[in-house]
Amino acid sequence: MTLNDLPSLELDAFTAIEAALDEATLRDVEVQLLGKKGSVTGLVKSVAEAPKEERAELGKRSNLLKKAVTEAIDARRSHLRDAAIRRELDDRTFDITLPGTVPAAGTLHPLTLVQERLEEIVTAMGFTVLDYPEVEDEWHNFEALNIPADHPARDSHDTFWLHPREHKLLLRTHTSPGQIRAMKETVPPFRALFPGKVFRYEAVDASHEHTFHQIEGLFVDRDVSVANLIHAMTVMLGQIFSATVEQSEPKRARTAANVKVRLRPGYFPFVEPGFELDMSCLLCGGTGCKVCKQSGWVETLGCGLVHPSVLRAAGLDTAEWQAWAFGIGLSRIVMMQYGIDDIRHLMGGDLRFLRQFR
Ligand code: FA5
Repeated sequence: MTLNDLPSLELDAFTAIEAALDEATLRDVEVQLLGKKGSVTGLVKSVAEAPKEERAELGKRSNLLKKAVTEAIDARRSHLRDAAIRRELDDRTFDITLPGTVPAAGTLHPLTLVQERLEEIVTAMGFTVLDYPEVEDEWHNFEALNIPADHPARDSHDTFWLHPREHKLLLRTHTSPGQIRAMKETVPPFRALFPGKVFRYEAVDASHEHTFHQIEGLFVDRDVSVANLIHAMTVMLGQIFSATVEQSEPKRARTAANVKVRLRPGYFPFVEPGFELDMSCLLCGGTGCKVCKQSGWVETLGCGLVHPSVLRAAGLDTAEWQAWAFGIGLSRIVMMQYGIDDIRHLMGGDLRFLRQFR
């Protein structure tokens, strides 16, 4: 090709591009111009064989033409795409009277609802809500709480250990390690509450889960007493149940008046004296069912005066400071409140179950 051929080639190329009325035709034009055997490609290749005196000029102009053709094809393609979208929108008929899609609204989990209510009640009593890790070390979970390696109390805390075992890390078996952490990091006197998930490698049934929720409370002061502890427990449980009377169906069972509690001595190595508090089973009204194991009572919380060796492990001077603590089985409180007859529903993730708690 020579310089003389350029104007007609240029004219043909731009005419063909403008004449393409859809993307498929434009693709064919692109091949005819810029493909391996395309006319513009041929022009660029022919530069090497052009007469010497024309070569530089032909090289420059053929490269400029190639660039201009490429840009014209891109511009035409985006024009055709826009036009196609516009045409589709114009053709489509919208019925603006049709109802829209209602977005699915999430709901708070019943555990969250009760936890928030409990936090509200105890913060009004001067407690601060704290958060501690679910992965704990052996010292905080056991040793600092007076439960050495050979202690029989470890049997009731079947533990999920993390690998490698030498690191002595575990999934906390209760919220009580928070007692040590709170006492180490807070200047007494103080009142703290730490809710959270706990884990035990144990057989699952209607009232036992391997992953469940507890709420731990700790009260550190100069002069604390069992009477004070029992009073706080009674007020807390009374308020939590009176608060949900309106929400629970059937209302019959879950009223504050129907909640009976019984306190009995309980053994926990980290408190002395220790107590366990049971609640009358609101699912069966005390007559016996699978949740209360036919006893009419549900084990609800453990509590007591914090053992002096635990206070010492956390660095407190036992001549000056005393404390009481409680650990509530939040999952069981939720079951009693909403009449849930199997603990496995709570962490099962079934939306049909969860949507009931709007
Ligand atoms: C403890 O976990 C103690 N840390 C509680 C405590 C704190 C005592 C502070 C004294 C002072 P226990 O293992 O009993 O104790 O558990 C406390 C509550 O958690 C029980 O009363 C029960 O309501 C609940 N619970 C225990 N095991 C399970 C389980 N597998 N599934 C569901 N709830 C459980």
